[in-house]
Amino acid sequence: MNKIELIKKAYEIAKEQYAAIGVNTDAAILKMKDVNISLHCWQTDDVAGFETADGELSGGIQATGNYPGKSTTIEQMRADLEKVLSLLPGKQRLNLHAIYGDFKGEKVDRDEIEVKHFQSWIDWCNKQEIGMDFNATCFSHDRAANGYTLSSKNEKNRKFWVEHVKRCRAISAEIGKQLESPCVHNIWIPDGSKDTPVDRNGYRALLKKSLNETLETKYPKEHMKDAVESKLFGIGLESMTVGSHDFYLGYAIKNDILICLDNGHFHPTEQVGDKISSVLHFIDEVLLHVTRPVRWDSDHVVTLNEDVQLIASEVMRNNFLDRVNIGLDFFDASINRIGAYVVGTRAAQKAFLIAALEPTKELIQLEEAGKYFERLAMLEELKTKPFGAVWNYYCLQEGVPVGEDYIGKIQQYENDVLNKR
Ligand code: RNT
Ligand code: ZN
Repeated sequence: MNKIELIKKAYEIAKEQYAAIGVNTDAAILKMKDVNISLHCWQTDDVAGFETADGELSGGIQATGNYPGKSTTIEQMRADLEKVLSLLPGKQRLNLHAIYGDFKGEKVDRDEIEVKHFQSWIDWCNKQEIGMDFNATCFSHDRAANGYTLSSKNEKNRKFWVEHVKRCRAISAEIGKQLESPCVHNIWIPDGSKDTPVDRNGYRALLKKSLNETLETKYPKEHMKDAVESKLFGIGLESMTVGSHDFYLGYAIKNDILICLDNGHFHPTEQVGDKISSVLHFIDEVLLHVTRPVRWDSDHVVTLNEDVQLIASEVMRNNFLDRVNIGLDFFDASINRIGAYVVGTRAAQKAFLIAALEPTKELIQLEEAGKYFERLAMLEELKTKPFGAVWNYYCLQEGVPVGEDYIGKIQQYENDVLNKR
């Protein structure tokens, strides 16, 4: 039997096994059409960006490793992204940071950026037929060097960052308008303190004031949506983060904007998957930054683990796909970056497909009848159902490498392209 016949045969058997527990595999695959993951461009270059000044990555985040082949130009980054897109089933989006503008060698400071610096990205997304999301870059800059941006007590610096974010929102609205798909603009700032601060409240009052100023201009929701991303701590910023979860959740609810939940930004035993059905009672939409913290917010490559599975399951169980914007956030420079990208994105996609293959109604019936042994048993049995056969068939249908076949493609790209950089 050839490879394709084998994939089809395995799928037919899997289909019957899932049908026996009330799951329609064809319907599950169809649901994947709505799982559109926003690809964080910064995995291809360790969050370096294309500004003329070659600054250090700052703000309490770190890309570790020096594996060869990182993208250093816009052309290289696009080639890498096209490679990644070609190895993923389904339709994704692009998630760009403001430091990745097409500056053409010109020095353009953060408070000077305009749509024209991102037009070639919009055109690129148009060509790829994908949507685009955007982020203000409030780190890796002289004016962020003392650890504060939007909450800075230095009025000049604070104003500078307010101007930057305002411009990023205007750019986002234009992106969404041109691509006819709302652009999610995410605000994450590193602001915080290594040692115990005294005026926590003062910084938070300044952050609130700055956010209010940056959000003054309203844009149609069809063009852009605002999100704020909280954090527990950063490297060298261990004692306080101004934009804590409590702060931003309150701000998001009060101002009718999105909250961004990065699963590396909480205490290690807290589950972002558990937060989704809480916050969505009070806000319209969330943005996810799916990542893998190992002991801390280390931004390891996403793998198919229980944390990610709970996130995906909660989204699929409740039909939240139209209220949950899925983004990734990891930057591993210690292995082939394109390999890291594809492994991580596929892992997130797998979690969503597994979630789509859950007999949720039946499980809820057991739960409501108090049949907790039966519920536990079914949840355990589901783990060894032939998910791989469904995933492979999905990849085959989508015309992308099946199973481990993408490994060879990435090795080839490494030889032909990455090693020549
Ligand atoms: C930092 C945040 C933030 C960044 C990116 C580069 O801890 O997670 O989302 O990783 O904006
Ligand atoms: Zn994040």
